Amino acid sequence: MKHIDAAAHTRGESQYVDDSPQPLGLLHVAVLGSPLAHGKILSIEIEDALQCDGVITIVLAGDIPGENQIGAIIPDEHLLAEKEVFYVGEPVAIVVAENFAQALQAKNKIQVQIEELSAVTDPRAAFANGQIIGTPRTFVFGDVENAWKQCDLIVEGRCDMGGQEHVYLETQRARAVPLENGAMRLYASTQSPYAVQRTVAGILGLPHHKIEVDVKRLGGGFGGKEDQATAWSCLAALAAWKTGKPVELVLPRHEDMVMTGKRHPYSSDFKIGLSAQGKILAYDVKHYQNSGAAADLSTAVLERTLFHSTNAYFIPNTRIFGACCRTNLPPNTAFRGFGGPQGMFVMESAIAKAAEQLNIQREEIQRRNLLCENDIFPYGQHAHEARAEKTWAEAENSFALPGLKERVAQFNQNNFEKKKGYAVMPICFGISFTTHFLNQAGALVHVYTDGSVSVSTGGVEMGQGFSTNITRIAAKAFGINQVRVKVESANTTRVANMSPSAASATTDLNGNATINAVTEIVDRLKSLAVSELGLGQKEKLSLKKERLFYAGKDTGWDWKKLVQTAYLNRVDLSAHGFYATPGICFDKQKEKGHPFAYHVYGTALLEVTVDCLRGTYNIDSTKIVHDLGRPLNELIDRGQVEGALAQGLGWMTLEELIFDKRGHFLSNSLATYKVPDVFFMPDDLEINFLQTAPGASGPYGAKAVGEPPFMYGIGLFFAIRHAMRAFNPKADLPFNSPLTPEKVLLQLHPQWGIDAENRRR
Ligand code: MTE
Ligand code: QUE
Ligand code: MOS
Repeated sequence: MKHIDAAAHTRGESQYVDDSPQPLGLLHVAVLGSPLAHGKILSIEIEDALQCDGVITIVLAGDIPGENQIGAIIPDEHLLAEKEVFYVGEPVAIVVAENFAQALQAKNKIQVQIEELSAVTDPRAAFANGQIIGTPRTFVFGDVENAWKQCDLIVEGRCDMGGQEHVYLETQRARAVPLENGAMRLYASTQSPYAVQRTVAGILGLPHHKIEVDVKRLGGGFGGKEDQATAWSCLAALAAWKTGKPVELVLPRHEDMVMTGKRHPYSSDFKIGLSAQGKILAYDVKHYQNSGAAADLSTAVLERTLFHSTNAYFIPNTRIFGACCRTNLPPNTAFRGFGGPQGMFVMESAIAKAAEQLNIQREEIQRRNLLCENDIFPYGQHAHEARAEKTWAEAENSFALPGLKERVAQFNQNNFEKKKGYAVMPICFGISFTTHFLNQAGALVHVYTDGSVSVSTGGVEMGQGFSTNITRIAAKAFGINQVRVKVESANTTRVANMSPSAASATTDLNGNATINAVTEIVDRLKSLAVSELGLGQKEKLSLKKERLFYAGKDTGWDWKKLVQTAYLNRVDLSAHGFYATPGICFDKQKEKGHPFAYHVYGTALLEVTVDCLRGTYNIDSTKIVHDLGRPLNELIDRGQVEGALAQGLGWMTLEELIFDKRGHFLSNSLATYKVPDVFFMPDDLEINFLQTAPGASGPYGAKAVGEPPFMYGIGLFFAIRHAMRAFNPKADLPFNSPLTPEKVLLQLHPQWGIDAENRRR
């Protein structure tokens, strides 16, 4: 089954927030952002701007009728700045005008006077100043201090990882429409319809039920619309409330890039101890997360960094520390992997450094330390149905790792300026929100008298194929053809209190809720059928391919007959289903528990050729063995693996966020921020799904797919590093990502470099 939107997307017919017909009198908004990273607001002059053509009003913090607060986990973030600004681009005022050009023109006439205060952009500096969000966390397992004594080799090092801009195709946007009696409907591009409902209600000082949020689909979210979509809906709602008119807010790309938070950059210290045989005995790591100016989801992201700090390895003694460090950058936020990639990159770096000192191949250490069945994660959960070794072995065998090693060695012997490198990259990612209460979902299913079905859930289609998955799940659960099923928009009046569509768990949670709703309706239909057909046992009835069977024999009734008979007999053809992931728990005092329903495993082999005189590189191949349980739809899942891989490769290499010391974002357009394109992707890409994996708790035994394959991209850093070592074994190669071609060149030929500070104008 193809992605149900494939045809309409291709024709450009799919509707996004601003594609539906504009209501009469729709007003448009331009947002004025802070020009400084930190400062006291002395005055805001709006008189000149108000005189401009087409301007209806200008909204400032003082206009907010409710609470000027949008922080989801920690209330530390204003919708509009009050007395102080904390990052460049922080919204200070919005101009509402008849069209966008007029709003933009007037925005430039607003005079803001700000007294500049000192800005911090470095997480370690913020930590030293005590600028910490929440409380630092430490996971302890075994006894690290005593373990060092048993180690034959101990190495220490440091990692610095860059952030990542989401580059969703559809920038942030929302449309707010005032309704009767002070209510408001929002069409929003958000992964969290309920967060928008809740926060708009708080801003306007209204009960939740006065705010309706509808989300048809997103032109990509990738975590960037989990928490960071909320503000733009709030601003549109505020403007609509003040003017009484429908209002649309669409961020231009440049503003979107400057004003919104991104993946968290991290700076980390590691210490790793091994036996002479390459067994890792101890690992001590400290993560300094660059959280930006407000908490946003940073504490939850940090938690996942801690959970994934040992990746797919068992290490008997670990100490894992992390702190959210408050800086004067836009508040950083969720991005595919949600802190996991940062934790894993440090682990892989530690292994690389140890391998270089032991003078063995990196994959020897990796392979010897893979998680086995029943091994314990540092947070106390036991590995169950562990697939680390299995996917490794499959990748090694089906993709001929020995042959690859041989080919690379041969190539490097015969070539001077070009060198090849390879890397093996195992992954292990926990599925479930680590915030316990978010692991719940609801679904509302209607069957109409013609036999067609409407499914509403709290899940959001962001391109990942959620609606396709739900269509398939509902059809399968009923035993009917999928053309009968329509998946509706996510709407807060049909499904209440939904969790964000995130953590790769949207299909798991909402799919199971859908199955529960469908099961209830099917149960009612069966009760009716046994009595109408004069049969004995309800349990012997089943619906397959739209036919009703009793003990395997066709009853002569089909789906339509069943539904019509039920209607005439006044049987309820609608049901609400609910699902809460069973068996998960976590004790934050002890930092132990069973936070994940299950883990996703996989192994990738990557091969790269580096031009060591130019610093450029080409990804020759990427071969992946990925564990999906029993996949719901291999086509959709393959798309997810490819997309996640592309983003992971980009994070590690091309995508460089450059901020100057005063907190101005320099790589602030798609001309200066480079994302991977189709030519950057591996020349040869193969993805095999592990065929023998037993089912997981996802619908029909499927495993979540959205985020885990992102982390295969980490292998590219080490493949390039391998090639660089082959060219210059003595080069000083820091664990500093992204490893852009520019950095490859300057690390191989430091004498060609200019003072890096000079580049920061
Ligand atoms: N795929 C597409 N096409 N667009 C997206 O925005 N978001 C990713 C992933 N795949 C995303 C995507 C992220 S960050 C997550 S958490 C999951 O999809 C969310 O959807 P799921 O829970 O249905 O996997
Ligand atoms: C993975 C996630 C999320 C998460 C935890 C994960 C996520 C998310 C939250 C979260 C936590 C607390 C809140 C809230 C959201 O936690 O996406 O609003 O109050 O939003 O392990 O992806
Ligand atoms: Mo994904 S980062 O959980 O939206």
